[in-house]
Amino acid sequence: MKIYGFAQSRTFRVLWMAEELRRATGFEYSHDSRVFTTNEEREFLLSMNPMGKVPVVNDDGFVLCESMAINLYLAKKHDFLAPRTLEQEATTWQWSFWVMTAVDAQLLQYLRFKLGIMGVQIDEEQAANVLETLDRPFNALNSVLADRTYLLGDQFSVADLNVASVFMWAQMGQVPMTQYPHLQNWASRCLGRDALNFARI
Ligand SMILES: N[C@@H](CCC(=O)N[C@@H](CS)C(=O)NCC(=O)O)C(=O)O
Repeated sequence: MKIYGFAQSRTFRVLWMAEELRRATGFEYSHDSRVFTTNEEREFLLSMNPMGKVPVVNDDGFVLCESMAINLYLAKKHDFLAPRTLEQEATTWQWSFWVMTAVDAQLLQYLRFKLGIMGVQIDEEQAANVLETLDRPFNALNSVLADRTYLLGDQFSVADLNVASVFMWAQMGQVPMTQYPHLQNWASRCLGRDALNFARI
């Protein structure tokens, strides 16, 4: 499988999953880390993803985009970090959709203001305002994690990988997490995994 997208983008979510899979099963993947800036490169990217965004993967001719969908596909295809029951699978979808709608764009917006990236000036007040809107989803996840080690129970799964891969931005932006202790502990467990640290580089 070939993974397109620079590692500092949302592509790292897929690189993390692919690296977990490689370590566990010998799965082979390659990484095209181009930024797709020339007209020719943009056209190539658009031919795979009409949104012109990364990550995109080409798995033996099957082209797929959207970081969460790619990881869910890989989990199911290789029966790896995969949910064991229909209910667990539905719960995995639930958390993957949840993190993309309730947290992904909001956390990125926070990072823009906090770190002054992507053409935005550092603005601590705006960063704090965005953070306030994240209190509700952070509390929600914190309460769910109060009685379990991982989202589906005792085992790390693609549900954790998908959600934690978005929470990596909270770690990068040094979001204070002490008021969400269960979330903080879970995030440390997930984000401390060796495969992620390899994929990050
Ligand atoms: N929902 C998509 C978002 C993909 C996305 O926004 N990718 C960014 C990089 S992190 C991108 O390619 N931006 C280039 C552009 O918007 O032209 C996913 O999770 O894969």
